[in-house]
Amino acid sequence: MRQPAVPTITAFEDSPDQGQGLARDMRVRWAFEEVGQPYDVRLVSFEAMKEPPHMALHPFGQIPTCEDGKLVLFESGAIILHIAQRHAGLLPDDPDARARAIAWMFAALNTVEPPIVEREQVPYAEGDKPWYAARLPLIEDRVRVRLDQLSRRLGSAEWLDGAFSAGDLMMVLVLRRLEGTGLLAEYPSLEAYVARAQARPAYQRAFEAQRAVFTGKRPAR
Ligand code: GTB
Repeated sequence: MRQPAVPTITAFEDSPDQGQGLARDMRVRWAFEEVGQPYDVRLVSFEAMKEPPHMALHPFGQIPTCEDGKLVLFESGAIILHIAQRHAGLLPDDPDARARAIAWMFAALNTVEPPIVEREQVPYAEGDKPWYAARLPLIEDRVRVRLDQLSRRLGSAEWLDGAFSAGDLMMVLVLRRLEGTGLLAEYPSLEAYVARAQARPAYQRAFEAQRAVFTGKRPAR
């Protein structure tokens, strides 16, 4: 009997982090692992991302994309929401709790991630400019405002709102982008939150699968 095709995602053929889980296909890999849905990966080069076949899937010529049957999706947030809505395990059944978990996904992407991405990019984009030394601490303070607020809301809870959800998945990978800056270490409860998520078997399978692209070692399943 023919098996139904599994969803196919796109990921970097070559990545600056060499598969340390920072590129955004990690979000999609982790979501598929959490819900137990196998997936295929098509690796794309930076050149191929800007060519018509990939641009037809992603209007901005980026990864990740996800082809699921006839559906083609781009934007990691939309892909995670699609996975979470079609499979059990990433969103609560209760409609109000479900809406709150989705709000955390948006908060990760729209409220917490922007200053973190700016902090990440400013050394490359403005590191040689005369204003850089004054600008960096200002951006770091903007990151701290969000980390303060987030750590206060998390308090001593395990996850942001009840059980682990797609909101936590998104938030944890956004926070991981601070690695190497020392900022997350100022918030031990957030560091512990990230570590808790990284200990999840689904996270580890996703991480190994992304890492294997660069080590050539097939992850054990
Ligand atoms: N909003 C989109 C989404 O969430 O899906 C953003 C997608 C995006 O930024 N994709 C990046 C990309 O395709 C890869 S993830 N860039 C190529 C381009 O724009 O031409 C960003 C990323 C890449 C690598 C690392 N790293 O190596 O540390 C971290 C983050």
